[in-house]
Amino acid sequence: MIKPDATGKSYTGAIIDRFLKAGFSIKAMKWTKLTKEEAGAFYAVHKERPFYAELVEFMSSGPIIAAVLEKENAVADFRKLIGATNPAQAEEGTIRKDFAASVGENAVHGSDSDENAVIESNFFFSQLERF
Ligand code: FUP
Repeated sequence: MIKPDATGKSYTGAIIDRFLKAGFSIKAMKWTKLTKEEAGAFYAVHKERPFYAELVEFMSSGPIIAAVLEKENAVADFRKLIGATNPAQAEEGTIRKDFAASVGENAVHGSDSDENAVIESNFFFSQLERF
């Protein structure tokens, strides 16, 4: 996902360009906006965390880009490309280092396992929307 902070600052094109230049291919993509309920469901794993309410508020505050990206070793390589959750700790040249403002508003989301990538892809896309 490209998060509302990044879509709001018009970083969308630059961030998608990073995905493509890093060798990811786009299998599905959409511009959409999550309701609070949808954002809450997407991040349900964090329900008990102190930042959950703020996270849900932020993730439903503006449009996002949802995408399914394909590559060998995609989960690990994507997390390397986006950098640490907190941009202050992200390595030079990573997307979060260059486009994220804070740990909460950190520009992009990446699945943390192949299993969650399947769950999260199914959250946004039907089979008819994947090419
Ligand atoms: P990541 O996998 O890098 O997206 O990070 P996490 O799954 O740990 O966290 C998901 C989201 O929760 C982050 F993108 C932003 C938010 N978060 C906070 O707002 N504060 C924190 O201390 C940790 C996470």
